[in-house]
Amino acid sequence: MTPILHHYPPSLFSEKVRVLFGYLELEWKSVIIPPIMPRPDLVPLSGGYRKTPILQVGANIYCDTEIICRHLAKRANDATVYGHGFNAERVARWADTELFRIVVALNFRPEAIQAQMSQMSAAGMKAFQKDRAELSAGSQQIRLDPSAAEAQFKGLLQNLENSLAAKFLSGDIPCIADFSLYHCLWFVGENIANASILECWPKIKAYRQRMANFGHGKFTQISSQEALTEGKNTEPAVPANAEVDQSIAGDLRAGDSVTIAANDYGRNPIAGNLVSWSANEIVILREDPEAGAIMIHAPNSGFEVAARVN
Ligand SMILES: N[C@@H](CCC(=O)N[C@@H](CS)C(=O)NCC(=O)O)C(=O)O
Repeated sequence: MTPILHHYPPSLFSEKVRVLFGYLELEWKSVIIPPIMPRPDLVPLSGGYRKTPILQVGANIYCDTEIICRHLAKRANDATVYGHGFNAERVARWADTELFRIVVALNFRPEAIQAQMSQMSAAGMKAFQKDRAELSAGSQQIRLDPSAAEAQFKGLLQNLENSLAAKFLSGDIPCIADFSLYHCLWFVGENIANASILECWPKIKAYRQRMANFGHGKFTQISSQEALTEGKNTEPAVPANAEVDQSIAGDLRAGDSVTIAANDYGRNPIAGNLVSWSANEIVILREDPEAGAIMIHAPNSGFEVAARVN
């Protein structure tokens, strides 16, 4: 079954996955979703998870690029993207969290927003800001001051330029840390008010080009309705290695009624029954009135599981 990516063009986490599709030479289907809620055809599949992107494989839904990328590497029988083990995975996580905060602070300062969204109407802008305020509601993250972000980002670029000794971070083959670093650099490079910050670093420039050269692979565009129909008409596949690791899950058992939620921002809970919970992955099964049986996969890192009181 061909994987379907629900995404929108300027989404940086989506770019991480699009480039991975290109690198792994996997075919995929693309559904362009609105950059803000509501997403009526996606919610029956996602169970309320509201971040972008989301990967769909029939009635199996992967939330968060950490689990999406793991799934794609496995699907492509690739042993290299995750071949550098713990260190590369921690650098990827650092880029997806701390570096992400820095580049968002840069691209969301007033002059950068204006450059990026000059086509947007005043009403569109207001709706976007309201949506993103809802996204960060309840978040513990402290907003980063844009000038501090710029100083930190420039320091980081200096260090990166000085340490890039091979084609990619860990040698001549890219690993997961490259895809996470790259999407953050891509995001800054796409903003005309900020792109110049990246210009004076020749090694970083060549590195960005090498990553961009992977392209987005071969994909076809489909509608959100078609994707929903595919979810409805397919039975979810139970992961081959499904197990609830009691050393991680504590008192929770397979079949227990739970909610899972991202624990940073976009914390909308997804309700279902626990199928699997291991070091890297949480899987729950939910019954949706519109989409039927849907299996949700999320990473263990950055998500919380709570027993549901019925
Ligand atoms: N940890 C998440 C972060 C995803 C994320 O923050 N995506 C942004 C877009 S790049 C988002 O969800 N924005 C709000 C939205 O699209 O509704 C992941 O790795 O997938």
